[in-house]
Amino acid sequence: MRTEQPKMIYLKDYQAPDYLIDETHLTFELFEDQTLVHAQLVMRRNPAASSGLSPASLPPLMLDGQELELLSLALDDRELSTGEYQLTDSHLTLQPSAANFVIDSSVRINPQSNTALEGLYKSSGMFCTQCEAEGFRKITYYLDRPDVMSTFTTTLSAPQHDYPILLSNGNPIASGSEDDGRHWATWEDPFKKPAYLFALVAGDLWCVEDSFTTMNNRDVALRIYVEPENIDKCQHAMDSLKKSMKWDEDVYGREYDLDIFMIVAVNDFNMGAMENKGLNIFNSSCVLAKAETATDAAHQRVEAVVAHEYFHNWSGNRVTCRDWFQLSLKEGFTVFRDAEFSADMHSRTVKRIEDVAYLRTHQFAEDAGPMAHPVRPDAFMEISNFYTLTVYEKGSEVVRMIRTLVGAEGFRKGSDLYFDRHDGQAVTCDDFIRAMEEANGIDLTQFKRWYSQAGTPRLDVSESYDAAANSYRLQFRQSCPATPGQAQKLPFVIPVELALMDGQGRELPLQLVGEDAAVGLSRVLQITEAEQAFTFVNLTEQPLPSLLRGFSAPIKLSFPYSRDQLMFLMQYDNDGFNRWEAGQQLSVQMLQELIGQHQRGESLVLDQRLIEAFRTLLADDALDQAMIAEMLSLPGEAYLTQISEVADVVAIHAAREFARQQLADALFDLLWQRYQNNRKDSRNSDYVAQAEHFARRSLQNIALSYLMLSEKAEVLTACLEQFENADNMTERLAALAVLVNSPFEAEKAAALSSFAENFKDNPLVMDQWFSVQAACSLPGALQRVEQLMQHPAFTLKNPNKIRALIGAFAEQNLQGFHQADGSGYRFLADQVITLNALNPQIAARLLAPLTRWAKYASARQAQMKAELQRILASGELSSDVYEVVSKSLVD
Ligand code: B3K
Ligand code: ZN
Repeated sequence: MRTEQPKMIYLKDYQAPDYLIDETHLTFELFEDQTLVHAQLVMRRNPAASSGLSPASLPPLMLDGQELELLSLALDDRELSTGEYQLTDSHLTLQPSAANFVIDSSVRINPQSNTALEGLYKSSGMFCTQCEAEGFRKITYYLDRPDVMSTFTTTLSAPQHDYPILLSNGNPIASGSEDDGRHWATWEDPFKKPAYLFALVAGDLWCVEDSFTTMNNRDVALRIYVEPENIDKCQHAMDSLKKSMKWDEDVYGREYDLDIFMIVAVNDFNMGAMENKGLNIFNSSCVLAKAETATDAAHQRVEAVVAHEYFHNWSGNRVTCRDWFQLSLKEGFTVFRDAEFSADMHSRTVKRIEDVAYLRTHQFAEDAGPMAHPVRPDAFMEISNFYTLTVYEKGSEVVRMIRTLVGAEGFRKGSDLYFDRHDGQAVTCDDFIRAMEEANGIDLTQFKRWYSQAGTPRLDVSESYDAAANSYRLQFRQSCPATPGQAQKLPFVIPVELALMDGQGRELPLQLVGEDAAVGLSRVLQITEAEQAFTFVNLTEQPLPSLLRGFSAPIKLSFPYSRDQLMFLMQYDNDGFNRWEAGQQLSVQMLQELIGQHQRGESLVLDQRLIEAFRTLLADDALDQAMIAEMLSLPGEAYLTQISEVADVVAIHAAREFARQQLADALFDLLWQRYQNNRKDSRNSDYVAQAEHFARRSLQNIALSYLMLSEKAEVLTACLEQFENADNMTERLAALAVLVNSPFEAEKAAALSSFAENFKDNPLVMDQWFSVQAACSLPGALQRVEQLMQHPAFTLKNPNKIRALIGAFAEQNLQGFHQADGSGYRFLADQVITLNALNPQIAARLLAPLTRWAKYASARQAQMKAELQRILASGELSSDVYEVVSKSLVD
């Protein structure tokens, strides 16, 4: 908790550190009521210090430290008296007397009372750590900044009975027992790393073990540590880890470097996982998966997060960030790497569709809100607030655009140069770009505006065809809305991949005016000006453009397609992503029409062409079932909110539900056939976590959700059969969700209670049970959520529970959250105020839906702002919550 107004920290103020730490030697004495931390830091004056003082001078040494009780302090083996150092609640300052020196400190900390889950804390009886970004300063006095890189040796001692497993980064080098029932272990990490990559674990854990032989024939031991009851849920993560290690060798030429790689699953964790060197610590939701308890989505998330954290070993650990403004250097790049990995493991098109739908719904909303910031922010109060969709997902899109511009081979040359040149260094986004430029002989100066300008660019495209000249002109106009602190934007470099199609859906050769010949059937145009035109020649008929294929840039593109043209693209576009996109645009147009009708009090009439388009899809036996499922999913309410000028949540819901009902009624037979076939196949096969099985189940489940709208007895029977007999969580949970949203009260109540009874001992499954109910938009949602908060399986101390119940309500249940009486807003503000004291990072994240007030009509705006004001006035706020609330209240 802060004691003074948090200050803004600016990128432009960056200075290299005055001192460096070459070696860090830590000893942890873990006890039930306290932990003692002894740190020996081998330090020296930084020859490259930029503080303005000559390298020979010795400025004071300011170590970071928070919530530490200093027990002793020595400089070069001499104990310092209290007059020889200054202590504040954030720093320890002392005066070195030589350029090379050693600091020894001992502090007392209290992991048992650490509910913020940052630094060293306890989760279900085990000790664990989370240090990124600035948690290490809650463990010992240190230079807690990523450009200070040190080797570490770590000794842990703890009671052997309760903590048989003692882990830290690197390789184990010694261990032993003592007479008093305690034991100890020493770990050595030879790779220099910043303190944010430090980790320690002590607990009663079991492990699944395997090994991986690297491309240079080194054997690496792989271990996944979990609480004993979860030992049967590790195989999928282990398989994912081995696939990731192989993929990074094949695709990036990157080999693992230590003799051992460990993953530990913990129940209480603020994020998904953490890439600590050699000792990744994971939210158990991102490790544990088996058919009976985890859905297909959970299996895919485990695979993706295991890969993501593993890939950080190079993009993040071997080459790290100079300062936290550069966070996207490691996060955007690593998200791009894990997305490509997942695309290679499963369906590339489906992965792209899912990622784009997520980006457009959530990152675009962030870009349009009060917390909008560039991929490389230039100022922050609390860095924890900047682990955002913009830094991660948009950052990944920026890396993807570079690859689109330089091609796969050029990208590999650039990444090789980047890793080789900067191995062991803490660098900047500019260093990454420079490697890409030099490896490819190109200039990315203008492209770099993607790092410095916030907001989602718009690209308006218009066409004209000259039949006499056989030429076709596309006119592009780009713009970008103002964002906080950035009124005007300069033009971006926007790669637009496109093709032109003839009336039969064939791609036409692409020849620009001035070119001697056509250059392929699909190509990338670079839009670099505010307005720019491209003229294609040798076209004997007016083509239909397929624009922004594969979503080649994170922008909002608009082109005046007619509904018939969209239906044509849905069927004939060779780019799978754009087929889906055409369906989305068609649905959006039709839903917006319904929204208008609802707002005008007219009766709703759905354009029947949507039904025909969906009928064609359902009848297409050749089309990938996952694609059919994706295309049958109407744009979500959150996306429709995002693209509305003023979002009318009631009309959006009514329109979307009306369209779903119409589709369900008209297409019942086809849906029923698809459902029955797929359910039969599911019954007759074992669970497999692979693309075609994901596809089958996802089409089956979306079909079921439409079919239930019919309220027919045979569908209810089928749904109950699936709920009761499914051998996997994907089918069981989908059936439960459909029941929960249905009017069959008795069946719903019975299903909810049998599910809870069966899975009461599995917290991750109970999270699903909470979420399904929190997201149900039937009347009375808030009361249900409040009641569920009293359920024995719920606790505000566990971030997964908060996300599953309160987060799902506020983010997914737009009807419940935006109740006209403001009760949803009041409820969320109450939770934020409580959590501010317990876990500031989670409190600040939970608050996001309230910051989006500008999207709504004035009555709701006023209610939402009043709740933000109430939070602001509620007492002493953490810097996390203070930053989000205060920025959200700026008009
Ligand atoms: N690097 C961590 C993020 C931890 C942030 C904590 N405030 C997870 C990841 O992106 O891999
Ligand atoms: Zn990451």
